[in-house]
Amino acid sequence: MRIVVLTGGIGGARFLLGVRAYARTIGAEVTAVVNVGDDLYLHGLKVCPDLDSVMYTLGGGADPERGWGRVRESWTVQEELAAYGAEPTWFGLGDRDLATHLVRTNMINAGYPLHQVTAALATRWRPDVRLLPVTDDRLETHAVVDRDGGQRAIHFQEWWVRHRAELPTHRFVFVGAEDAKPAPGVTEAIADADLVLIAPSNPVVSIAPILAVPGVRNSIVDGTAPVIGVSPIIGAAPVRGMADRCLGVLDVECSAAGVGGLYGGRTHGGLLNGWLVADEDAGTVVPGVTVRAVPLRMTDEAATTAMVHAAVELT
Ligand code: GDP
Ligand code: FO1
Ligand code: CA
Repeated sequence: MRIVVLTGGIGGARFLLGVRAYARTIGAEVTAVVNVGDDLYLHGLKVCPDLDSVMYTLGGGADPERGWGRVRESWTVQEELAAYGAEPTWFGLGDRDLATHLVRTNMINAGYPLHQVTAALATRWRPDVRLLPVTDDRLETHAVVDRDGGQRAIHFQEWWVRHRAELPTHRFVFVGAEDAKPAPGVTEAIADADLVLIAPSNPVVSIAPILAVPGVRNSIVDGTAPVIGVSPIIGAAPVRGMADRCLGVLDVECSAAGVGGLYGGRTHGGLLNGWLVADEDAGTVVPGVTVRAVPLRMTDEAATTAMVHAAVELT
């Protein structure tokens, strides 16, 4: 069996722990197609937060409380940069994490495409899941906000980390998406898949940028694999993060029904065959989609693996 998972960072990484555990029991292959819209250059270094969250989590090196960055991290370089007044000071790069960005940036500068760089980094972390950036090309999520009396586009990280998603926001733009090509292997993995899972990731700034790469959405819709999504919203709120703010920008209700409707039923021009919602959200209806309510809190690997079983049973 071949399973493809569309994923962002922290929520998707935790979900992948369950997908990997399930896959090991049946000998399935897992490919994670990872968002790159959060990526940015800082101090000359290429930082890929969602790829790193997935790689560190599956490799056992992630900080469990923060969810992003390395466990047992130190911040000496950060303090030294601040002492120089080197901007931006609002984005934290830990010392251990910096090594990843140094290796990645050197390889990018030497001409290696991001998917090869990711594979090289993964030889250390052995995630036992194939990690594919959705594209090798530059694709950045920007938020169009009110600032200085006009509308300005700022990078997603500035919108979230610096301004905590609190600026009046008009829309999100996936800069570069139109000209981006799927990384080698992405549409092939989707076409060959027996099951496509949409992780309980942020639908607006993690999954939408993946689908914005020309060819990706069509390969899913035209493929033979059933598509099962997992709701990141329980009750009327995300479990963590800023999905409520992001959905508000799109005027989509922050609920399992709202996100399910945003993805849409496959028979109605959307993506989903099945939609897994939390127990609390039993009774959720998405036109044309089989909806099932199960416990949806990824408290540990066993609970997450049970979610994956439920997703598979929806096919
Ligand atoms: P990010 O890229 O680091 O923001 O991570 P993702 O986009 O992959 O995932 C973020 C989403 O994960 C948030 O909207 C959360 O609501 C969701 N999430 C986090 N923990 C859980 C959980 O235990 N259960 C469910 N259903 N969703 C979760
Ligand atoms: N999130 C923060 O809230 N503050 C930070 O200083 C920060 C630094 C950071 C460094 C590397 C990395 O991979 C992720 C980092 N994040 C930080 C998380 C990141 O901003 C977001 O959570 C994700 O991009 C959302 O998907
Ligand atoms: Ca993300």
